[in-house]
Amino acid sequence: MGFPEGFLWGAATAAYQIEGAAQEDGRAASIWDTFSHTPGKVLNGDTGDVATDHYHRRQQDVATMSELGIGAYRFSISWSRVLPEGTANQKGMDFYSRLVDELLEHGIAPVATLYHWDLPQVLEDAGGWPERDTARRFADYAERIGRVLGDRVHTWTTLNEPWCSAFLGYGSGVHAPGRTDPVAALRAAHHLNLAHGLAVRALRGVVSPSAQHSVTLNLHHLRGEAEAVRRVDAVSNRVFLDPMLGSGYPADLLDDTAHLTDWSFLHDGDAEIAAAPLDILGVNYYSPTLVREWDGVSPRAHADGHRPGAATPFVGCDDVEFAEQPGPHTAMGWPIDATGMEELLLRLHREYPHTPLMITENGAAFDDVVDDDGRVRDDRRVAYLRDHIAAVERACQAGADVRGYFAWSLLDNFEWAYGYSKRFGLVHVDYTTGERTWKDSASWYRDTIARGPS
Ligand code: IFM
Repeated sequence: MGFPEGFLWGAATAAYQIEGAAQEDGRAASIWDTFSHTPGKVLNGDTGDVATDHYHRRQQDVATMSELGIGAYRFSISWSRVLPEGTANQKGMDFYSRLVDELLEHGIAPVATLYHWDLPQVLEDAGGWPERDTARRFADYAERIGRVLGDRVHTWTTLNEPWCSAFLGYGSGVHAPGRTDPVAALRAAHHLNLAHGLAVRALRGVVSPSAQHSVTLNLHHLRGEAEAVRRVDAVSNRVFLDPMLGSGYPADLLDDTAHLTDWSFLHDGDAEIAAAPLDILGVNYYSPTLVREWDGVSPRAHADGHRPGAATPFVGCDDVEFAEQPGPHTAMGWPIDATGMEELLLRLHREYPHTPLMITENGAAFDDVVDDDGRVRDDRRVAYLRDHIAAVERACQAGADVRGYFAWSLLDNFEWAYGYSKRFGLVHVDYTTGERTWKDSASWYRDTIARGPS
């Protein structure tokens, strides 16, 4: 086996996607509550009000994790549940405290993400991520939750996929808060980098010294015409990788976006803050992305199922579009190609050496159904997971320092702008009754963890 000793096998979720209980026990609204309640933003008018009802089914879900045999569970904390309007909410804190205790009782390491896209609405009303003060507020939140859970959490992750928060939230507007302002997107990206660094510093001051500190990025594994690849790489990957891993913003990114902004929101000392030392870089990988020069005439296609003709999330790349990729595809329309995973890990190993990696999300949506005999025969997900885990193993054998793999997702859940129409879970959720049903992929993952993949 090519996996190192102590490799962590896990599953991941996020607060807004699974918890529900949106108005319970003192939780305040986040930008996703507002966005999902705005007509036309989420498919079928779905909201996360109930989601998978994990808030009430926490113990059942932890028991499922235990049966799966996972060694770690990656979840996110809802900022607006624990600090609604900025003051601590004991009931919210207690929910996560109990979750962490139950995980530990089952021998599962808690991997806590502070921010998986659900900014408290009150902070968006004050300007959101384009405003510098939001970074300071994030560090305050990190310190407060660190004081509560810091003796028990194994790994802290500051942000999940800040690219989505900045560029889908403020650039293309397909995510909350739904703004379409390229300069606001760049400002948001910078303040997320700053928030990350401030939060790592704050956490290190209050949590157990043995805890690991990380961030999770959804890196675009780009293929296609060289100049298009370079431009998109700058504004989707290196805009976070370089400042967080210590080399500051790439010069080509500053050049490519100079017609939009002079970056005066970047202050002296910010680079040092964003580069707070990390123990792990979390990597989310689903599929590769193919880019090419845009002819400037035909409606421009965007990656990740973004509407053709919509504002581009790749600000500063006005002459780039996304090329259709050959199948097979998942239900998201994303091409299935595990070689991208291996190539991405090896690139990171080459270009950012000495940074241990962890696959914090990988998985696929398919149109799963519960058959009459109660089984969910999701053999395409089994094949997807098997091939991607094999790609991780090859990367390890080639020298990449990968410490763990988390399947996305433990449960079917609220898939953002797609609502409940896309199912990524190892476990099927009936959204009418809340009933959980293991898919074949869950049994396969359990057996694979038990046996050790080969
Ligand atoms: O569901 C999301 C998750 O919240 C972030 N990463 C990608 C997943 C699938 O789209």
